[in-house]
Order: sequence, then C-alpha cells, then structure tokens
Amino acid sequence: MRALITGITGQDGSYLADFLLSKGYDVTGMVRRSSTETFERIAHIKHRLTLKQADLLDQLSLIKIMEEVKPDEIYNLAAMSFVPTSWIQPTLTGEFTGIGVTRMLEAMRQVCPTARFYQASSSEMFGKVREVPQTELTPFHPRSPYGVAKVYGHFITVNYRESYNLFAVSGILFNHESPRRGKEFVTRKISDGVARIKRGLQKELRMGNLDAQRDWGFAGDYVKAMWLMLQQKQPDDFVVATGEAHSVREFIELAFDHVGLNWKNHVVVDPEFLRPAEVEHLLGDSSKARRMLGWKPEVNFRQLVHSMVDADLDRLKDQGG
Ligand code: NAP
Ligand code: F7E
Repeated sequence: MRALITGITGQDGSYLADFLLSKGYDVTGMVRRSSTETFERIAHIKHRLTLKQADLLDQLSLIKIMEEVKPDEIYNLAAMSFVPTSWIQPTLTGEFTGIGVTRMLEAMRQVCPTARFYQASSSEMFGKVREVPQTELTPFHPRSPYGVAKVYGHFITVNYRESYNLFAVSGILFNHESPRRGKEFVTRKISDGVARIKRGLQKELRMGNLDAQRDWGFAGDYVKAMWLMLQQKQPDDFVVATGEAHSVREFIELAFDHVGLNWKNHVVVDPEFLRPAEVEHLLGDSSKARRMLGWKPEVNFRQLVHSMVDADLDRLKDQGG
C-alpha cells in the first residue's frame, strides 16, 4: 500500500508515518521548500521515507506529486495550525487551511479518484459550543480564522464525497499532544517551561487564559483513528476525543507537581497571550468512533502530562543543573 502524507514534518505527520511504516506501507511525505530543513520529527525514519516537494498553495505541484506517487491513501495533515497566528495572517490561513483542501481534492479527483482521502478537521470548528459534549451532529460556531478555514475544509471534503463519489472522510479531532508538539501550543509550552525552570534555565512562565478547558489526548493514539477511518467500507466522518476535559490550570498544576514545584511561584498571567475570541470549553463524544472503528485512547491525561514533562527534562539535561 502506498500512502501520501501532507504535513509529514509536523507532530501528527511524524506519528502517522511511524504507524504506517510499522504496517508495511510505502510512505511518501510532501514537504514544502524551506531555506533550512524542518525534518527533526522524522529524523529517526527519514531513510525509510520518500520525501517530495510540493505546496498546498500550488495546484500543479499537487497534481504532479499524485501522478508520481499514485497513492492508495492520502492523509491531508498540512495546515497553518496555530490559532493565534490565524488572526495575524487570516487570508493566508484561509489559503493553506481552507482552499488548500480543495486543491488536494481536485488533484485527487483528476489523477487518482479511487484513492482514499483523510481530511484533518478540528474541534475548533465547534468554537462557541452549541451543546456539551460535541458529536458529529453538533452545529459549528468557529471562533478564529483558523476555525473558519477548518469548517470550509470539512464541508468541501463532504461535498467532494457527495458530488463525485470520492472516498473522502473528515476526522474531527480534539486536541492531541505529545513530546513532539510545537512549543507554542499550550501543553508543550508548559512542559518545556516546567523543565526549564526545574533545570534552572528560566524562572517564570508567562501564560494566557488558565480557565480554558480542552479534551486532551495523545497524538500517537489519534493517528490510529485516522488510519481506521480509511479502512472502512463506507466513507464517513468521526469525532475523535477522550471524553474528559481539563483546564489549562489543571495541566499546569500536574506538570509542576511532577517535578516537586509549586506553580503559583512561577506562573504569571500575561494579557499578551489572551485571544480576541476564546474557545472556553471543548469536550468530545467519540462514541461513534469507539463503536464503528473499535478505537479508544490508550494514554490518559496524567500519563500525557508526565510523559511530556519527562521528555523535556531529558532533552534539557545537559544544559542546566
Ligand atoms: P503541525 O505540527 O503544525 O504541522 C503542520 C504541518 O503542515 C507541517 O508539516 C507544515 O510544514 C505543514 N504545512 C504548513 N503549510 C504548508 C503548505 N503551504 N504546504 C505544505 N505543507 C505545509 O500540526 P499538527 O498538530 O501535526 O496537526 C496536523 C493537522 O491536524 C493540521 O491540519 C491541524 O490543523 C490539524 N489538527 C490538529 C489537532 C491537534 O491537536 N494537533 C487537532 C485537530 C486538527 P513545515 O514543517 O514546513 O512548517
Ligand atoms: O491552546 C489557552 C488558549 O494553542 C489551548 C491546535 O492544534 O487544537 C489546537 O488549538 C488553550 C486555548 O491549542 C496559553 O487560550 C492559555 O484556550 O494549545 P493551544 P488550541 O487553540 O486549542 C485544535 C484542536 C487545533 O485544531 C489546532 O490546530 O490554551 N492558553 N495560555 C494558551 N495557549 C497558548 N498557545 N499559549 C498560552 O500561553
């Protein structure tokens, strides 16, 4: 089986590549040209991957990569994925995260219409939530240009499935984290900050809204759900979540406790990290995925927090005390 992954250099792309290689797939990763390589997360498997240059902004490059790879499965994980940046670059976010999905679907429709397509949709589409917990049927009310672009990506995937009979699915994934998470996202910012403070490299951690609540899972568990969605008889959309919500404050407390420090001595709330419109509370109901895919999360909240702090402590061990 041949898989094409866009966004292979990101958190999820790297876990998905690990997983597909373990299943014997021939994996091609789409990468965009950069003056410096961003292959840190896939360094351990790079020799087993084929990497090809293309860009979500460039239709011809997407057509060409599909002609060359002839994929059986396409995982569209590439996006501008950091919510605060979407207010600074709203139209570029729309191009990457929204219209980029149409470019991928068009390339697939023209070159390899029998391939199976996974779109990385997001719980940010629920935004100002209409009901708790959120399911596949909960209406969307996105609260950022990122969320709006993801709603477009979701519906264009559904529309191409219905218009052209493509096997195209949308995975509505709630927040998922890991030691490979980008450092600006809240969980990794906390685990990295705690490790730096413990190692004597930093004294305080400046944070935004501590009351926000998220349904946080482990990225390694979530990429399995992506694959399972493409193994079904019929294309369908699924919510993937743990069913447990925790606040940013709880994450902070658990992370500092883990290294024997009191968070109140180190955390400073800084208005710079507040958002123009906030998503206060997300909680997913993944019973459809559990029932139809046989999927369930393996890593719980405490294990997730501890593993992220431990990984950052380990990474910084030669740099501090
Ligand atoms: P990530 O770590 O930010 O990775 C994003 C990837 O997209 C990177 O490989 C990046 O490449 C690539 N990319 C960005 N713009 C591109 C372009 N124009 N052309 C080609 N590649 C481009 O994100 P992630 O956490 O792995 O998330 C994967 C996907 O799932 C994203 O679509 C995200 O929006 C979505 N999602 C994530 C979560 C979550 O909690 N992690 C939840 C729901 C949905 P560079 O290395 O070159 O920057
Ligand atoms: O924020 C609050 C912040 O940036 C989580 C992306 O993967 O998941 C992610 O989006 C919460 C928010 O993720 C800080 O206000 C407090 O309420 O880790 P985050 P996100 O915005 O939920 C979804 C599902 C995606 O699809 C996205 O691609 O934490 N928060 N203080 C903070 N957030 C950050 N980043 N930094 C802070 O200092």
